[in-house]
Amino acid sequence: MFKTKEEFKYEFSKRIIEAYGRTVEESHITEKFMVLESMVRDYASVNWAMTKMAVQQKSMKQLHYFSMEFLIGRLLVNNMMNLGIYDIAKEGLAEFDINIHELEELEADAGLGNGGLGRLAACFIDSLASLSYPAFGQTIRYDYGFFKQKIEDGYQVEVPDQWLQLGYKWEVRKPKHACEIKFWGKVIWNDKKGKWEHVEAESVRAVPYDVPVVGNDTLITNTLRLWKAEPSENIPVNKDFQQYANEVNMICQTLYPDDSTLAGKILRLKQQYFFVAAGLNSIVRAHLRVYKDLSNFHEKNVIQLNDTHPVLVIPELMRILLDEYDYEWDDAWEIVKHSCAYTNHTILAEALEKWPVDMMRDLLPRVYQIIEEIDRRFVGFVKQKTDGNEDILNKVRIINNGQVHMAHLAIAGSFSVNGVAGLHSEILMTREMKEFNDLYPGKFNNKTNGVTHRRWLAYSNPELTALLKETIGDEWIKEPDQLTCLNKYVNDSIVQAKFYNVKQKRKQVLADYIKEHNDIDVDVNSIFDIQVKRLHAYKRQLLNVMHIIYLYQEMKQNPNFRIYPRTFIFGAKAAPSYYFAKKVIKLINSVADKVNNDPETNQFLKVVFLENYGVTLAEKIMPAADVSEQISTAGKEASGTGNMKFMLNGAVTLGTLDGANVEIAERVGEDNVVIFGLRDHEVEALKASHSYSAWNYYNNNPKIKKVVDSLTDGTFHPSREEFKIIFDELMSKNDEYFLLADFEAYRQAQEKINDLYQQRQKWSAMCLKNIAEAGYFSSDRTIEEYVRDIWHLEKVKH
Ligand code: 4GP
Repeated sequence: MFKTKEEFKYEFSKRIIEAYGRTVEESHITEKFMVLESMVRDYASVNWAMTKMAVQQKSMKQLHYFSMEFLIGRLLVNNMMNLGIYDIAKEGLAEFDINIHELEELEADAGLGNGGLGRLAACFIDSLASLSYPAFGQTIRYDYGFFKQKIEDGYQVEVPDQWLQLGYKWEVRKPKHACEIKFWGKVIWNDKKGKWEHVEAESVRAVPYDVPVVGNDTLITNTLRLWKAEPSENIPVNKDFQQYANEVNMICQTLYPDDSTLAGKILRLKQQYFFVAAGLNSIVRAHLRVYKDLSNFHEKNVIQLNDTHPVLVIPELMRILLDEYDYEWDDAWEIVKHSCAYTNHTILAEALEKWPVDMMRDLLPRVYQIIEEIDRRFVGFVKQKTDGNEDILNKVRIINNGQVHMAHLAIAGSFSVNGVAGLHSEILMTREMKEFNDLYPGKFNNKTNGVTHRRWLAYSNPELTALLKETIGDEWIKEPDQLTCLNKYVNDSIVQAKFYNVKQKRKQVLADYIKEHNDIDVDVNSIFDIQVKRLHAYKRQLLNVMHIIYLYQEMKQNPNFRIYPRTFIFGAKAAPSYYFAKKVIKLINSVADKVNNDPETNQFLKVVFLENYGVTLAEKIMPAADVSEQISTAGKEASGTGNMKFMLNGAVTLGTLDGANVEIAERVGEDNVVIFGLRDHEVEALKASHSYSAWNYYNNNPKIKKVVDSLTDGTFHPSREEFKIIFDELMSKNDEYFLLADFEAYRQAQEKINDLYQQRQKWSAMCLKNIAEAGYFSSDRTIEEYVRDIWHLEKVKH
């Protein structure tokens, strides 16, 4: 392996010649990129192999993180930095006249996820490797990512995300670890063997592709395993090959296929079982290479279920133990229960998965049969615990009203259930899952989310990183808590001024991007006020737009009303079938069109919608923010992690007391955040009393009335029908997310931001305080808590 710039150059040119038969100078930029990628992967392979050996030799317990999503973003520079070879490579390439950043730009974000839960999984595997814990990620190798968002005439248009176009050099296909997964067919009792058998099933081959997960400044490299479905050699007898092959190829085609049809639902369930069964198969086989049986499986393996998508791990592991290794039910159940832990990421009813019994019975007959038995025994347990209380039983049953409740199965079959921020976990325990918490005292716990400060600060904000190193040294990279050393400098005017300069620089980078992509000129001296996250009614992007409309109307009407210049920036994908969310995107763009082109106001107010928000774009956005909009209806956002990334980059949170905002506010103190709006208990009380009336707010607050009326009076669109659905959500459907109730408080909070920002020293002090307290929100802290309370892993040494 290369150790010097010269060795790097030698190896690089040798590989280009070997792969493409030409010199570095003659090669195409994509060829240079692919060679560099494979060099870095091979470099990582040494640690990769050593890690596997060390874990095996010491028979260490391993974590298996099962998740439908791993939003890992680009790996090239991140991996080079983690391996400590970035500077050598950068300088070596420069001597070939190659700018490493141009190569970096060629890497597509891996299309392996969509939102918060997927990005969290990516932060977790980074922290696990960097803290030297042995861990595997298990997921699906999607041919296409979620979708690539284009904005056409203000509307979201979805185009396929062809992230594999240039190949994916990080992955290594491992056909020797392939296995067969069975769908359909039926279950029969085999009297001779004395057990159930799944017959006439359709087989699908699952082939793993392994991606190295490179730790920072450690010799540990873990694995992210992506499963791909391929036709099996055992072709079903009742189908022609083409039809069968098409069906198999569909399994890994896209993330979250549209589930509004039965076929879409079946496909989703198929995906879930596919990767769960394949992942478990490989874990069990690896275990049996070392141990004679599975009795100590739970001592050597812990499986974290990232939300309900992988919950079929529970019945599938039961199936393996019962059918393949002849365990008795009770023994098998003990092993399963002690192996699995479940993380809940949302209380939104539509996200708590339920599958129709008929569908599951057809697709996964043996697994369903096992779930029935789990349910039967669970019912017995609940009855005994509650003296036969039917109400409680109804709330907690796993199979109820013809549906399998995956969250219920997850709780029954695991030893730990956690929420992802203090408030969220409390809501689970005292409200949403109260009955379960009573049934299983001690099983529920909280693990407040975190983000990797390596990617979200050290890598994506080199300017701020340099300032921090100069001010407090670089210990915080290893120990993010050390960021608190910055507390000493919060009121230091020199550090404040330097911070301000860093922020301006990063705002310029984003401004250039906006100019290039949106052709909008934005003023870097304006306040960059940013809301980036999935588009959802509960996240209330609409409240933000309503406030922008209010500012615009007020400035138009009153020449004395002027604000400190503000640039409102949005980035958000809406689920393709989520009509309301797509209309909000259109509204943002329509408002942007109007206000950006109004010469009377556009030196004060600009609105920008950034297309195709994702990890790589976020790396540009986070460092440039002054204000972090975290304005969900209290009680709805489980945690949020964008809030942490903004904070880490010195933005001030403007938020409700929801999710991790609560903990952010606690840490930085009320002077260093701007909090507004209804609290969770107030929202609950309003709901319970049935007294909330959107019309009251509309009729009593002329500002609100004017804003709401503008949705349908032709101000932002010639057709009055265009935003009618938004009007209806607010008024006819009585504003489920309490936007009107919070509008006035939000408006005042925004006024406060307007004033605070103009006190430059005070504002900089607030930003520095946020950075100083952000160490707690490193995923390293979160991972140490999971290790201490749930996983009980040892660090790998080799
Ligand atoms: C998200 C939650 O909405 C977000 O609050 C949280 O920070 C994140 O998980 C990680 O825990 N949920 C999802 C989802 O992404 O698909 O339910």
